[in-house]
Amino acid sequence: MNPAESPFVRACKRLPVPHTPVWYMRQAGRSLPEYRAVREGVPMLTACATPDLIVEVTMQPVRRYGVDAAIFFSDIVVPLKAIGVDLDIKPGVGPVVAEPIRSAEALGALRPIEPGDVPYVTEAVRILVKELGPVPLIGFAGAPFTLASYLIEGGPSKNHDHTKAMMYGRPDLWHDLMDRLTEITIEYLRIQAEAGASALQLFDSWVGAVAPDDYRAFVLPYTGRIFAALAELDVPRIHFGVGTGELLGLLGEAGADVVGVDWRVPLDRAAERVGPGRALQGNLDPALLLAPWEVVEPRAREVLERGRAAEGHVFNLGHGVLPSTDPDQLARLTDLVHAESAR
Ligand code: 1CP
Repeated sequence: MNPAESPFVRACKRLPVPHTPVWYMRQAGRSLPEYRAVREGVPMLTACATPDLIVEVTMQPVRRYGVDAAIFFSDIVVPLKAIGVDLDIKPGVGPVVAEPIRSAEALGALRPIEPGDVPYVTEAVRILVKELGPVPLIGFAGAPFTLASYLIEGGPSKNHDHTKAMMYGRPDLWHDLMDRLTEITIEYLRIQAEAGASALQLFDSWVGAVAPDDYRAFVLPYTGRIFAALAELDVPRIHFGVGTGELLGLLGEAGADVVGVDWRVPLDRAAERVGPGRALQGNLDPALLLAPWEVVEPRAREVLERGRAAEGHVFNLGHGVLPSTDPDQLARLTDLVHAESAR
C-alpha cells in the first residue's frame, strides 16, 4: 500500500477509513527504554543531525506500537541551528538561545534556509520513506509564534513576557521577525515534503498565550501564508497548539487540512468551533496515561465517540507523551483505538 492511501492520510483528507488512525505527539522519545539506550551520551542536537539515529528513533514507536504514522525525529529549533543561530537543547530544560533576539540588528541572524543547510534531514527522510513502506511519515516545523518565543525569551518561558513586549511595543520588529520565520518554515517544510514526507505538522505549541484579536493581527497573517504556500505540495497539513480553545475558529481559518485540539475542548465542540472542511486530531489528556488502564479505557472510547462529530478524526493525545508514561499503556491504547473504531 502507498502511504498516500493509508488510513492516516485518508482521515486527514476527510475520506472514509477502515479504522481511526492513531499516532502520538512525542511518541519517539523519552518514555521508551530503547530510545534512552540509543541516545546515551549523544547530545540532542547531535542526534538530530545524524541520519542513522534519526531513522532508528523514528522507527522505534512504529515497531513497538503499530501506530498509523511516524513523526520525524528532530526538534523545532533544528532549522534555526542550521542557519547559524547560536542555540543548544539542554537536557531537562529545552532549547536555549545564546543571544536572545530583541533588536533590529539581531534579526539579521535569521537568513533564509536552503536544502544544503540540512542535508541530514533530506537523507533521513529518504531512508525513512523506504523503511516505513506503507506507513506515512509526518514532517514538522515549529510555527513562527512558538519559534519567536524561544528566540526572544532565550529559552522556555511561562508567560512569554518579552515576546509579548515586542509584539505590542515594537510591531515593526515583530512583523519583520515573523516574516523571516515564515519564510524559513515554508522552505523547511517543503524540503521534508519533497524528500518524501506524506504529511506536515506545524507546531504552534505556545500560541494559546495570545487572545483572539491579537492572533488575528499578529499571527494569522503568517500561519495563513504558510498553509497557502504548502497547498501545492498536495500533502495534508496539520496545525496544532496548546490552550487554543478560544482560537479554534481562527486556526480553522488559517487553512490547514487538520486542526489539532488539546484535551481541554471535547472534539464535538471543537468541530463546531473549527468549522466545516477540516479534520480534527486529538485529544486524550496525556496525563490520563499515568492512571490505571481501567481509567484510561472509557476516556479513550469517549474521545473516539466525540471524534465522530468531526469530518475526519486522527486519534492522538492532547499534547506530547509525558516522559514517565508506561509504554504498555500506549500499546494498549493503540490496540483499543484500532479495535473499537473498526467495528
Ligand atoms: O515524537 C517525537 O519525539 C518527535 C520529535 C520531537 C518533536 C516533534 C521533539 C524531540 N521535539 C519536537 C517538537 C517540539 N520541540 C515542540 C513542539 C511540540 C510540543 O509542543 O511538544 C516544542 C515546543 C519543542 C521545544 C522543546 N524541545 C522542548 C520544550 C521546552 C519548553 O518550552 O517547555 C524540549 C524539552 C525540547 C527538547 C526535546 N525535543 C525532542 C526531545 C526528545 C527532547 C528532549 C531532548 C533531551 O533532553 O534529550
